[in-house]
Amino acid sequence: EPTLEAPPRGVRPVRFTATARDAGSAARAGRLDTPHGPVETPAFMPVGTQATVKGLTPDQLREAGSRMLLANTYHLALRPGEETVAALGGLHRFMAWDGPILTDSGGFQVFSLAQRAKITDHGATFRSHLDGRLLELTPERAVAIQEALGADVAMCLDQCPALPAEKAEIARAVDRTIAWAARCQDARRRPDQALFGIVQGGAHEDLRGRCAEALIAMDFDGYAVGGVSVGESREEVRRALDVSVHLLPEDRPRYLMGVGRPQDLLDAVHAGIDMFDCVMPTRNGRNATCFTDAGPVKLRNAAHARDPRPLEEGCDCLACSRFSRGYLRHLFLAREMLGPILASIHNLAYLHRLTRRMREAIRAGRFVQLRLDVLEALGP
Ligand code: PRF
Ligand code: ZN
Repeated sequence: EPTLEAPPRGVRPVRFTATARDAGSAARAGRLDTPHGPVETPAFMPVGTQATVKGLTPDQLREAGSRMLLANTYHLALRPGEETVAALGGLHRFMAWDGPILTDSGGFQVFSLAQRAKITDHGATFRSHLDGRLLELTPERAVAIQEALGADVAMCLDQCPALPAEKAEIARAVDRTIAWAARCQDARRRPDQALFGIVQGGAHEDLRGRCAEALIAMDFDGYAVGGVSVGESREEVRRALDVSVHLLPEDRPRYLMGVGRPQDLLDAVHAGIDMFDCVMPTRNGRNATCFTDAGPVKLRNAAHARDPRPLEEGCDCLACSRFSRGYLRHLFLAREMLGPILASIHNLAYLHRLTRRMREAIRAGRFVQLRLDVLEALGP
């Protein structure tokens, strides 16, 4: 049972300051101040689902440019359990990452991973994908787990309907997301943890508007755009952003969940987004697909067999500063674990460099041109 009082209103555990605005778009550069230090925005957060970004040490992450990580409530509540993480000093100490951490609330993972998920107004019941145990995730429980884990930023429990879905079904998910957000806000007990609301509503302007308006009235520390990039085209992602972002308050961070394609990052920052997370750089890296400014490079391709050049000229990451494409390809064909590690490091360094270029361009008033130049070089 909670013993602490709800945190006083007006004292924010995480504060956002916009430090520069682009003249030709909604892009802004800024800083997110958290209990574990500042993060410059736009910022990309690597995904550390199980309290580890697969294959990389905290030092390697920092060296690649990572400043804030994402971890998953769903996985950590199932294994090792949030009480075990708390007993081992909380998530930061547990994974030896002393920078900021955000935890996703678990709702999205329940639907993608759990077996026989059933959703009611009360919450979601499901069977663990690990051992079949019957579990329940309510808004109150999602907040309690995230408070036990101790991330700097927690996310509300939301309902992200699988697309394509009828508008009536998306509307019900919006109503539930709003009601759950209010319950999450009421369940908070930790004054040192921020809570972000999540806007759902698919591609429907009226539903996104209704959801954003209701969440804004609840005064969250930040706002996420959810339900995007669940298989739509780049055009559809842009449309969902266009109808969502302009409604959100200027003085709060805006986070686009689960998006990490370089083109989508450029579009989202153009629309006014500040934060991102995605498994793509690390998952693709483990599969030998690497981001470059000239588009994706598939390291298993025979064309790289005797290529002495780095993955990307001018990249200062560990993979590019020490190893050739030919060597990286060899590692993948020989199934050596250094291959996935180096490719993950490069892909993260690539996205962190892209966000840094966007920040610098916004400050210099040339973001619109940078976006067009990078999109052109990336190709279709
Ligand atoms: N909700 C939550 N987490 C998410 C999403 C969402 O809609 C997405 C959708 N792109 C990724 N991760 N809670
Ligand atoms: Zn590199």
